[in-house]
Amino acid sequence: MRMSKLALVPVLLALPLVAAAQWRPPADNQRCPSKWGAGDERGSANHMKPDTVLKAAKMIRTGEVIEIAWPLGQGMPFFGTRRFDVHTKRTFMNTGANRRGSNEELVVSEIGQVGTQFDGFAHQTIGDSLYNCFKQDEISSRGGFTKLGVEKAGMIFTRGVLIDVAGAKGVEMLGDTYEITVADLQDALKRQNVTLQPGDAILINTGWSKLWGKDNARYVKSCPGIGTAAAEWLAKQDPILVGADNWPVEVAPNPDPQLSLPVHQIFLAVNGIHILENLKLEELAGKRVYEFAFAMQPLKIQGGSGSTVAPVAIR
Ligand code: UVW
Repeated sequence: MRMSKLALVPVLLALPLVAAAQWRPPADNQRCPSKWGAGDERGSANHMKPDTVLKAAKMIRTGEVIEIAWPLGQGMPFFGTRRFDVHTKRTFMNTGANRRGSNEELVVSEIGQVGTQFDGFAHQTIGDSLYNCFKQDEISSRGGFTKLGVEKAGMIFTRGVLIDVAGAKGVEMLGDTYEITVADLQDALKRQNVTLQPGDAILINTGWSKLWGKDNARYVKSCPGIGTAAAEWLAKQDPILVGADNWPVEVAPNPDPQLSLPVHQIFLAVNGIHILENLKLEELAGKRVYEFAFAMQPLKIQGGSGSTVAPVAIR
């Protein structure tokens, strides 16, 4: 039977989707030791060198600081049973003629994994194996992980690049389960006239943050984001981190019903690349700031799986 060229189009279009849907985690011997060396615990954070700082400083021309983190509060969307409760301890009146009163608070929270958050390598496994094939049982303790703790990541000050996929597509927000493809990333970069460089902090704007604090149920139910093919392409660009204005950076649920958040594994466990979730990118995208100096210091939670953070873009 002869098929017209037109009839082949849907078949050809479907091919990359089939390939992307077949991602499965590589075996330990295919991904370890990490390119940063056996026993390495810092992964992509090894990009931080004096030269990285000097290069990033050159991106600063006006001194404008744009905050890209959400305030931590009870109105945030939460993934699963995570929480952030503030119990104000007020007011202790000190002795002394100056009547000095003291206020403070007790915060009950999963502080490493709420709000705008940086994922460390202890956060995700492939079976019982983590980044650089550290084994879960060998590094777990009741007081945090003895290896791969988020305190190892350190200060990040590097060139930041915003990839505005929603903007490139001319929409305020991508669809609820839209999978960002390699072509989407490349099209947006071309439109912005920006080229990625090793060591970049790559931030992806999906527009999803418009729901933050307004429709939290929809925000966490699903989200647009990168799929496995786009994640593997990004990993090849050798970034220091990949972030987005959604809760898992990646599309959720994954279009392959057999997979649970595979991009977490691709970045954290397979490639040793940190991820940054729940960013607030509206201002950056609105002002078309595509290149900037990116600054962030994760909390030094010893043995922690991640850290709530407050990164900024400076231009
Ligand atoms: C998961 O563990 C899925 O959470 P997060 O998206 O916050 O990394």
